[in-house]
Amino acid sequence: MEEEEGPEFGKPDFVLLDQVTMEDFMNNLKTRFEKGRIYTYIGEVVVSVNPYRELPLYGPEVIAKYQGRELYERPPHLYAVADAAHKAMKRRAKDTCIVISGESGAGKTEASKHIMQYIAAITNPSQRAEVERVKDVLLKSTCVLEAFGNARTNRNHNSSRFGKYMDINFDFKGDPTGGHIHSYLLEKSRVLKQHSGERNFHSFYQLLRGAKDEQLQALNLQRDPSIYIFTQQGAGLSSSDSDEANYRAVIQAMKIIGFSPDEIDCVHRILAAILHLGNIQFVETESGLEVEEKMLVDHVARLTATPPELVMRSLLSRTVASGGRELIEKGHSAPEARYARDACAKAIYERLFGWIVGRINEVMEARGRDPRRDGKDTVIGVLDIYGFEIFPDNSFEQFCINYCNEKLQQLFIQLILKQEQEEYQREGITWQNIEYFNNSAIVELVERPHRGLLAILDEACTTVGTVTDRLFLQSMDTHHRHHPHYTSRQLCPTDKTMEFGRDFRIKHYAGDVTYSVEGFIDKNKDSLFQDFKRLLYNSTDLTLRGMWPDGQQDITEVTKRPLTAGTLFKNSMVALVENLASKEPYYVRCIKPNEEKCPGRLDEERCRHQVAYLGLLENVRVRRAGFASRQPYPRFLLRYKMTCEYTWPNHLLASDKAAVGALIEQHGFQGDVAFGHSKLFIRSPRTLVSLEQSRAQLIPIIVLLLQKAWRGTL
Ligand code: AOV
Ligand code: MG
Repeated sequence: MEEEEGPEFGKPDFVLLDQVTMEDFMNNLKTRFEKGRIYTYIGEVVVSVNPYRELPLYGPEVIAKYQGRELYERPPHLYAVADAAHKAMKRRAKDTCIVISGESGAGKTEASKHIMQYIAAITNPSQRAEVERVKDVLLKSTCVLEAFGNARTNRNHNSSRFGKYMDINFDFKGDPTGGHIHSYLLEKSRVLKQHSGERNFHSFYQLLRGAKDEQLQALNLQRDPSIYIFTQQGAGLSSSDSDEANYRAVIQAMKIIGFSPDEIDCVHRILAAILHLGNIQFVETESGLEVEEKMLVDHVARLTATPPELVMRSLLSRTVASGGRELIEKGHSAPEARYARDACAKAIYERLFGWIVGRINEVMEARGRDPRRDGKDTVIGVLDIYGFEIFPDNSFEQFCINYCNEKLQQLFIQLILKQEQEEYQREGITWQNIEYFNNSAIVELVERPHRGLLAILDEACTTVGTVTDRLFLQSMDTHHRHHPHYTSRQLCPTDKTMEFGRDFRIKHYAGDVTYSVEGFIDKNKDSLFQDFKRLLYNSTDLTLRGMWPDGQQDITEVTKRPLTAGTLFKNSMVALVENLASKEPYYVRCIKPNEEKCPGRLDEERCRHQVAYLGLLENVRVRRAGFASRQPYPRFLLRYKMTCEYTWPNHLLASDKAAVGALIEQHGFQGDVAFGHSKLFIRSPRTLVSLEQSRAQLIPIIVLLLQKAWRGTL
C-alpha cells in the first residue's frame, strides 16, 4: 500500500484485522471513515461508505495514479476494482462484472458513475473516433436515464426507480466498442402518486422548470408543478440538483447520444400529455359519463397526434368482444374511467422509458466492431440496481425490489464461497466450512413454483370472478402459516404493527418489511385496455406510434393472457443472476452511514446492522479460513520489505519469490506459509498481524531516516 496509508488510517483490508469481531470491524470502518477513507477491501471486495460530502478522491489525477496498477499498490478505491476488471478483460479475455449492492442511498449509483468514468478515462489512448463516440454515449446515457428513471424519495433524493445492468463491449485492444443496457421494472406507479416528501420522476419537474416560456405554451403547460395532480405532491421539493440546469444537461446529452430534434420534441410532448391526462376528471351526468374539462382532452389529442374524439371515446368507454366476434362499446363508470386513465398514464410513461433505453441501445450497438472478430468481444457488466428499501407503506414495487436484493445477496454468498473453494482446490488445500446466513429460504418463499408468493399472486390474478387483494392475502396465509420468514396479522394477532386483512410481513435478510397487499393484484395484472393501445398506435407521430406495436392487434385476437408483471420480473431476475454468475465478479458493497443524509456522520448502530446483513464479517472469515491472505510476491515485498535486511530497500536475489522466501525465513514463519507459483499463501492471521506490527514499528524510524536523509541533501 502507498505511504499515505499509514497505520493511523486503520487497516486498508479487513483481512488484516487482529481479530474478526464486529467491534474490530466497526472500529476500523470508523477510523477510516473519519479520515475520509471511505473505501476498504475485503480481499478484492470493496466496502464503501457514503460520505455524503465531496471528497478529493476522484478526477483525472487520481485516475492516473490507479491506471495499470495492481489492487494493492494504491489505497483502496473503486478505480482499482475498475482497473482490475479491465485488466482481467484485456489480459485474460475474461468477461467480468462489477456488482454494486447496498441499501437505498448507500451510494451505488454514484459508485457506478465513478467506475464508468474510470473506464472511459483509461481507454482509447489512440483517440479512435468511433470509440470516442461509444464512450460519449455510455457516459451521457446515465444522465438521461437518471432524469427519466430516478426520483426523490425519502431515503434518497436521487433514488433509482429502475434496475440497470449495463454491458460494455471491448475489442482486443481493450477499448469500448459498444454496449447494451438492460433495465428492470420501472416503478411506474410513481407517475400517479408519491408518498409525502417524495417526488415524481425528475423529468416532469425538469420540463416544467427548465423549458422556455414559448415551449411551455406550445405544450399548453404552465410552469408551476402544483397545477398538475401528478406533480402536485412533490411541487415544493427540489431534487439534489437544480431541475432547470438538468433540463438543459439532459437535452444536451440526448443530442450527443443521437436523439433527433423531433424525437426530443416527442419526448416532451409525451410528458406534457401525461400531465394533462392526470388532470382529467370525470363527472356522472344524466346523459352518462363526461369529462369535466374537455380542453384537456384536446391537449392530449394534439400532443399525441391522435383524433380528439377517439381520445374522448377511449377515456369514457372500452370495446369488448361479446360472444363470437361481435364488438360492442361498453361505457365506463366514473371509477372505471379513473382507473383506465391512470393505467394509461403509467403505461405511456413506461413505454417512453423503454423506448429511450431502446434508442440508447441502438446507438451503442457495437458498430465499431471489427467484423473479423465479431462475437469475440469481451464484456464488463456493471450492475446498479435499486437498493433494499423499507418505507412506512410498502407495496408491490418494494416487494419486487427487495426480492431482487435477496437474489443478489444469494449470488454473492454463492460466488464468494465458490471462488474461495476453487482457489483452495487449485492449491490442494482442504476447504473449511464457514457458517453463512443463507437467505435461500426467503428467495424460495417468493419465487418457488406453485407455492411461492409470486405464484400465489399469479393464481389470484387468473382466477375467474372477483378475487380481491384480501383473498390473495388469505391464500398466502394458508400456504405459509409456518414459514419462518412469513407472517401476517392473521397469523400473529397480537402484533398491532400490522393491519388485519391488509398486511403481511417478510423477514428479509436485511430486515423485516411489512407490505400492504392493496393493489398487488392490479399491479401484477398490469392491464391496459386495448382501446388506448390502438389509439396510440394510430398516432400520426411515428416515434410515438413506434412505442405501441401491440396496438395493431385486433381486440378479438387479444385473448391470450400476457405474463404478469411479477412473473416477468422474476424471469428477468433469474436471467440476470445467470448472466452475472457466468462472469468473473467484482463486488462493491455500499454502506449508508446515517438516515439523515448527513455529511461525515457514521451512525454505528445502522452500520453494524448493514455489516451484519451484508455478511461482511463472514466474508472476512472466509478469506482468512485456511489461508488468511494470499498475495502476489511483488505486492508482499512492497508492503513488508522493510522488515528484513535482505529485502530492504531492494533485494538482490534471483526473483521476488526467493526474496519473499528469505524474508519469511528470517521471521521464522516457514511453517505457516505456502509458496504458490505467483502468490504467497499465509495460513494464520497471527502471522499477518505480526508482520503488520513489525512494519508499523519500523515505519516511524524509516520516515525519520528519510527525513534526515532529505534534509542532508538540502
Ligand atoms: P443508491 O444508488 O445506492 O441509492 P446514490 O448513489 O444515489 O445511492 O447516493 C445517494 C446520495 O449520496 C448521492 O446523491 C450523493 O449525494 C451521496 N453520495 C453517494 N456516494 C457519494 C460519494 N462517493 N461522494 C459523495 N457523495 C456521495 V437507490 O438508487 O435509492 O438504491 O434506489
Ligand atoms: Mg441508485
